[in-house]
Amino acid sequence: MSVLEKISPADLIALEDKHGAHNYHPLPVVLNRGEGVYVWDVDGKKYYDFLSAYSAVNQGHCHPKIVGAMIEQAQTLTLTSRAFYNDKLGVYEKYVTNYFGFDKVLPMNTGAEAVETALKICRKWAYEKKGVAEKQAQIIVCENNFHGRTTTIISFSNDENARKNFGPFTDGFIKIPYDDIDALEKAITSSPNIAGFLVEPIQGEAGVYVPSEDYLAKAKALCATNNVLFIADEVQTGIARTGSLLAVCGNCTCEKSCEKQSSYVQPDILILGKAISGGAYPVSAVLANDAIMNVIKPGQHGSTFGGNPVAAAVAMAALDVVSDENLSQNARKLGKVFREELNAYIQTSSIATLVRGKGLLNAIVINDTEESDTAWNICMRLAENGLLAKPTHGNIIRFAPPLVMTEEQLRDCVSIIISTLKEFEK
Ligand code: IF1
Repeated sequence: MSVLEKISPADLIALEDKHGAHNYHPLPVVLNRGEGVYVWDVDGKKYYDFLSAYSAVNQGHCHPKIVGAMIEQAQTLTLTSRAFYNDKLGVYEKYVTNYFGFDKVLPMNTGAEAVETALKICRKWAYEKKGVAEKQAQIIVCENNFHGRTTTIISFSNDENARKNFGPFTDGFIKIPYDDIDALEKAITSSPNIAGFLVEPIQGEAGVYVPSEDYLAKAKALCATNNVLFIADEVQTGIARTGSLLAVCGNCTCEKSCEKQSSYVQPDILILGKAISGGAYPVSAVLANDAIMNVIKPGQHGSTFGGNPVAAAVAMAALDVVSDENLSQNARKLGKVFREELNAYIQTSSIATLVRGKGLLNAIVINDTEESDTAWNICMRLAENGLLAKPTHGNIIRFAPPLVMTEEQLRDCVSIIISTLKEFEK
């Protein structure tokens, strides 16, 4: 195909439909370029990106520092496997463990892999350190969770669409309501076999549910009292998205070397993904201290690409950008502006009933049923008006722009969102 021959958006969509599995239902927008807070479609239309690839592009599309690090390493050494050492992994491991304050990291590639890794470490710790009887370990999870799409992870999901006809499922999980300390206490004291508590500090996919102020701290305290591991899935909420380096940092907008402010709830196992690479490359990580991580011995877990030199170089550049450009502080500041402006509109709106979120992870609830296509139609209209967003469930639209956005750009986006919502006023 000559470079002059351009495939139309419709034909590009048809190619995906014919040759690709139908495991997504994208908005009919065909993108071919990204830069900072903007993306462009194949017809040259410019959009604000208010999804950030599900909070993977926190540092903005194609950040020059991140892309530069990727290109340099890709031209030097891409993959050695872990059969040998290389000159990037140890440097990255020291960097990332210092950055988040843990003894060790187990590098993986996707968020789901990191969640699976955390579950395996937790179970192994329970048998070999806590003394739980073999194959009896139980891990507590929350209803309406989203931790990925593997068979074990959907085993403890309650999303029928994510589960139907994928069984049989993995045992060993106890589901409790989110943001319910009494339910956690009841479950955690129900058996000596409780190994861990896996939780999203904010439930993203469920619709951006921010728990009570003291929920995470109380949950961690209950875990500590009962010798149960507190496992924080920060794949979506981490890396400055919620106005702190981690959502478990609470109200701290710490720099790279955080002094562990009082609001910081240190997980026993921390799971990271998505924006740890700025969306440039699949990188995920599981961090823990030696007493937990050292249960893993050679040959007991791994991955071909886990911790590869390109991943190491990209992640260090991406995390540098977070601290160098004060993205936590910016997310905190702009998130307040976003919620203030949307709340002011909602007072007189008949189409939007609620805005909720933390930092630049927010959602609005549309005044229609979960089954209605109003939220979808609003997102289609937003796209026509130059802003990309997508509903999470039914009548909830998630808004998560790159954290490099300026206040002027954010206010421009707020006016696009409000003027679009007004078109749907009843
Ligand atoms: C899809 C959702 C968001 C995650 C948390 C682990 C993972 C995710 C808290 C797994 C991934 C992605 C997956 C993607 C859409 C997106 C998503 F809608 F599915 F739930 F962001 F909210 N923990 N979330 O949010 O990480 O394996 O994908 O790298 O599967 O449709 P992954």
